[in-house]
Amino acid sequence: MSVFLRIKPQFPSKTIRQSLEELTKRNTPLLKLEKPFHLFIEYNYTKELFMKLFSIFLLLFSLASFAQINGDHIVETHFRINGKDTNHVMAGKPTTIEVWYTHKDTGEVYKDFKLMHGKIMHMVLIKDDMSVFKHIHPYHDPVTGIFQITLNLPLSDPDNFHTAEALTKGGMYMLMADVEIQDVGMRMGHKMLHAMGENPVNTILMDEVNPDGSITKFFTENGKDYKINLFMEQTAGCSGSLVEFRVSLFEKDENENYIPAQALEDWLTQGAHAVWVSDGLMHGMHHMHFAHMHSALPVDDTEFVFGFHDNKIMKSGLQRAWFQIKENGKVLTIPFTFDYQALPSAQCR
Ligand SMILES: [Cu+2]
Repeated sequence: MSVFLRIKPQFPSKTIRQSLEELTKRNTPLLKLEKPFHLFIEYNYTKELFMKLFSIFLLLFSLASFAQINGDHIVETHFRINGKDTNHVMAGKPTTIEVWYTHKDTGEVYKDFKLMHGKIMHMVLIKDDMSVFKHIHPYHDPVTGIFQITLNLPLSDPDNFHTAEALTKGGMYMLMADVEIQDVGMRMGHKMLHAMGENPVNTILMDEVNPDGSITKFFTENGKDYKINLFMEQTAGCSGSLVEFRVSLFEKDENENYIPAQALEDWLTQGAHAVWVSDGLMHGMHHMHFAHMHSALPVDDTEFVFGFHDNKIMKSGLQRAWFQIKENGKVLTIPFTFDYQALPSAQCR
């Protein structure tokens, strides 16, 4: 059973195309739990089409969410910290995280996982004050079915450059593990960690906004001077809105001019990765204000485009998003802090 999404000949918007691609890539296996269906879209280049595509996008999204909830009914996620069932860790000390999944009724451990963006597990660690973001990839033991990674220890694995100093400050952290279980679907497990240790107060300040609403930041990394622009746009739909982030990365050349970054490359099969959270991320274990987005590499311009369908997922107010872009062989992680006000849904029949 599968879902076919055929769209032709061309899209009015890069975003919609990407959102659909993203959706089919990420969620198609979930949809297998539902009735199979074929979807063919032919169209003329009109605004109506945009709304049509948008509602299809929303439909797929809600089906996928439904399927995910079904998966949640039969799968149990287990975490073990330093070999124990605990939430307590010591900041700065090596901390081993283990994760595994069992069938709720049979207790059987799931051992078959599908690759998702080049890895079978993606793990994100975010401090509750949004001052820390780490994106790492635990290792899977196919014999036991257990995923494992040790934080606060350096690894030579270039996809795990964040483990070395993952948890250095005291405070509350949310750990999120994303997998796709073979024949079951996607599963995101969470674990709250309480790190003992010094916890200096970190006030996250809003980035300065340009007159056109965009945000520009300058930073130096790996000996290179960079400039990055972020532009956010919202389109109201029948349920929630489509939020689009457009990001452009520039580097300083020998004449001190900023030119488009010259050595962009895919990281983990995607042009760029992004995680977006609202302030108060951890208020409630089951309603996290959390979004995970991807973009292809810029094609004929400088823009990475990230799309997210927000239907009461994000919370209005202070936000932070981290964009991860591989440039010149190194992954850059760039945070943006901004205001977001969720749009009321458009009036639809
Ligand atoms: Cu990842």
